[in-house]
Amino acid sequence: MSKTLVTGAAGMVGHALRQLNPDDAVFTNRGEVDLTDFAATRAYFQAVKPDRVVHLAALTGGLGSQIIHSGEYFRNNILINLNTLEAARLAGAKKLISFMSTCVFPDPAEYPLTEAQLHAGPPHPSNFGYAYAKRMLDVQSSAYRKEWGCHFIVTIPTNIYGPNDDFSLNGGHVIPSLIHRACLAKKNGEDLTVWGSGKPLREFILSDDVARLTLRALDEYDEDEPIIFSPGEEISIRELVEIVVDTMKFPNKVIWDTDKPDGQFRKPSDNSKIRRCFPDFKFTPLREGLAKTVAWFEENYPNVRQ
Ligand code: GFB
Repeated sequence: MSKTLVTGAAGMVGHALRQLNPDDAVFTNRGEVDLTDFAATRAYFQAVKPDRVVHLAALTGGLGSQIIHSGEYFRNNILINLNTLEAARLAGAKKLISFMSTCVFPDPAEYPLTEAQLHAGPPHPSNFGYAYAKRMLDVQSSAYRKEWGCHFIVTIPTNIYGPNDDFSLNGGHVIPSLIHRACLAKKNGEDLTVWGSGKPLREFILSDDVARLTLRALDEYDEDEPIIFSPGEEISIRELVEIVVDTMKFPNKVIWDTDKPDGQFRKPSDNSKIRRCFPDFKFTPLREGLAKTVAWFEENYPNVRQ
């Protein structure tokens, strides 16, 4: 039986992976090993000796936080990735899967985004520190494959949401922040303030779907080029807000705060590789995924990450 180590397991995809009960899996998080510290990371990997690694650990955050802390996002993610991939190689891991995000693509780019365009221009200025650090996952994996024959693969999920997300009111991503703010506004009889114009378009993928695809890719995908994880359906932030409000039965008004940033206008991705590699895979419809996320939040509030 092969042993799989999951880094960043306390996050939303880590929780979703746990539910799938992978054989002989070891789940770790930052309380156990500091992946920005190479000596500690190396010692940890030598002790666990994983055959396979799901590398989820990262410093992540929504648009608001990315704009303010570009240096922190760059430094932490570079160190985490550099150390983790090197420690995995030294410990003899046979396969490793790591995660970027569609926000690391060039802006502007040709739409839909394809894996081949990853390094074709600078990323959007709102998250360039994070984006450049994440792009290096692809460079490092590719260089290791070339020199040492490492089977290190890279995925590019579109915006992920789901239970166990970070529900911070301001630093989080749009779906968890909105759910949390709508819950408070409902309780206090207030209107719901939403950032930006509502015009930007996004694609969303449920954390459960990312977890299922991760295990499939670990078993079945082994190409140098990254693979995009996306249902391939865009929705405007305005339509998204309507579904959230409807799901939560939010009774008051929605106010659009156009002083807040819109971020990238759109980043539609080409999911033809996933459809070719896993033709039987069924994505969870957004309404269903949002209903599950809202139900989880309402059941667990206030004991949620924020
Ligand atoms: O989720 P979000 O920060 O992701 O924002 P990005 C998506 C859109 O939702 C933007 C709007 O157009 C925001 O203006 N929005 C509306 C809100 N209300 C809110 C709110 O309360 N909070 C937030 N955060 N947005 C991030 C990147 O960009 O996507 C990261 O900055 C990361 O690097 C992540 O990759 C997946 O798609 O704009």
